[in-house]
Amino acid sequence: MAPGGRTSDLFDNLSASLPDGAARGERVAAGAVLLRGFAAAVAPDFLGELDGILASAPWRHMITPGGKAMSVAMTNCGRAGWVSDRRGYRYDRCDPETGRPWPPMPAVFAALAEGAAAAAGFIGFTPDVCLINCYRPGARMALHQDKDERNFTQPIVSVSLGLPAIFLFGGGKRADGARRIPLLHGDVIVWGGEARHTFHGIAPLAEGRDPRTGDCRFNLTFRRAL
Ligand code: MD3
Ligand code: FE
Repeated sequence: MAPGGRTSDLFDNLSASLPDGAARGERVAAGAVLLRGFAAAVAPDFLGELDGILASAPWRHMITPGGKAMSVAMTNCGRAGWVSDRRGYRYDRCDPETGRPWPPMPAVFAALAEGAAAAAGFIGFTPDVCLINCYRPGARMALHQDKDERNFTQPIVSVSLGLPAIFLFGGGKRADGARRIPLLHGDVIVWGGEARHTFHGIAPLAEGRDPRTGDCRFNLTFRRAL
């Protein structure tokens, strides 16, 4: 027990581990740390890099194993990418649309993900995949778990850009009620430990226009997949 307080007080406010003026860390659940605005300063660099990635790996609506097109458009960068088709979900070193390797992960992406993970206590996180999701109004992601990665001791770092969304944060079972957490431009969440296995999703995106991204919300998730 920490002197003069609950042990969890140490973790409720993580600002001590963040650089001056950076976002404050907020623990939204065991193992999940929300860093409001942590990526706001690098967002213009992210959007510039995204243009380059899309030039060689354009948006596509992947097909679920059940045969339906996902409402979220996706692409990847890094040593591998997450793909879905009739055969199932997996990580693949090549883009199935082009047969070529995914574009490399920009240094500014890797640095942000490593910094966010470190701020949440995951020192030495080195992502090898960045899955990039594009939501337009009406697009959603049903409650699911991320189970296709090889090593669950590694966290997932998510970065939100552009239009706001309602993140649905469920429990360990699909039927557990989901909390609704608004995610705004620049917000970063680090999902590790227990939170790594929780069901989560995104409510249908509301209409809107963002000065930086137009009618889109981008979500980048940094993963250690291989
Ligand atoms: C909690 N993406 O790509 S990011 C996904 O906003 C995905 O596009 C959502 O779920 C999005 O798989 C949510 C936040 C997120 C990502 C991975 C998690 C939360 C997570 C893995 C485990 C627990
Ligand atoms: Fe997910």
